[in-house]
Amino acid sequence: MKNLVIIVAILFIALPVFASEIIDTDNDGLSDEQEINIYKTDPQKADTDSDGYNDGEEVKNNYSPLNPKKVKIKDNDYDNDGLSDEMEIKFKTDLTNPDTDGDGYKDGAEIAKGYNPLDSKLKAKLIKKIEINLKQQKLSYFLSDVKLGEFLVSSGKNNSTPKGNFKTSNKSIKAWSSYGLWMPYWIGIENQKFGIHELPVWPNGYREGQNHLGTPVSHGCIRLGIGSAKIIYDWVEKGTPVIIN
Ligand SMILES: [Ca+2]
Ligand SMILES: [Ca+2]
Ligand SMILES: [Ca+2]
Ligand SMILES: [Ca+2]
Repeated sequence: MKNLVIIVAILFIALPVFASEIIDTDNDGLSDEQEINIYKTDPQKADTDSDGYNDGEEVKNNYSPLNPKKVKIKDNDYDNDGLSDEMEIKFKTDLTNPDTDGDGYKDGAEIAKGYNPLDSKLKAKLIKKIEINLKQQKLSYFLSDVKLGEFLVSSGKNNSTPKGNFKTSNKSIKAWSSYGLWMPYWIGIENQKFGIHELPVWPNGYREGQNHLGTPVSHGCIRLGIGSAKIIYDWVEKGTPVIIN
């Protein structure tokens, strides 16, 4: 009897949720709810952009159901706000509205500056985070747990880069290393003797090679390539968490 009560209770709780998820009026493989709230496609029309492929089929293969050209969701920016449709879906913004929270700043500009595109309060920021995977020799950077990008690094040889949870401290366009070389785009790690920086430059101008990226060769620092170092330098803030594993 007790089991029966539980089963009936589960049915009553689960059914309405289940039912609302499976309504697919145009039978294109996307639920009405997904079409209205996420993909902004027409729930009454299986092929919203009239390119011969159903919305569900396009989404399954990562193509935009809103662009009749053969363009991937990650490369489509339907509302032209500087944030791709794929990123809009990840950040839960409206991919057809360039300013989802109506605060006068476009979604793309808000994400680029670390602001919350779903919160119109001024200075509502999203949490930044850097993760470094020593085994893969990769640095990934995240805004609100959405990965914005990743770069190859060169960490310390002989496991000289410590694992753990750290925070960034000072930044310097060009820092001098006691090993006798320049470290451009230096990002210090709080209370640690290592940091993140661009491939180092010797006093005679010689630059350590790009071919070191992907291989641990430093004395403990995390080296980034030319270009990627500046991106992280400009993006990071004092106190940004750095997780090394
Ligand atoms: Ca549908
Ligand atoms: Ca289509
Ligand atoms: Ca967009
Ligand atoms: Ca906005």
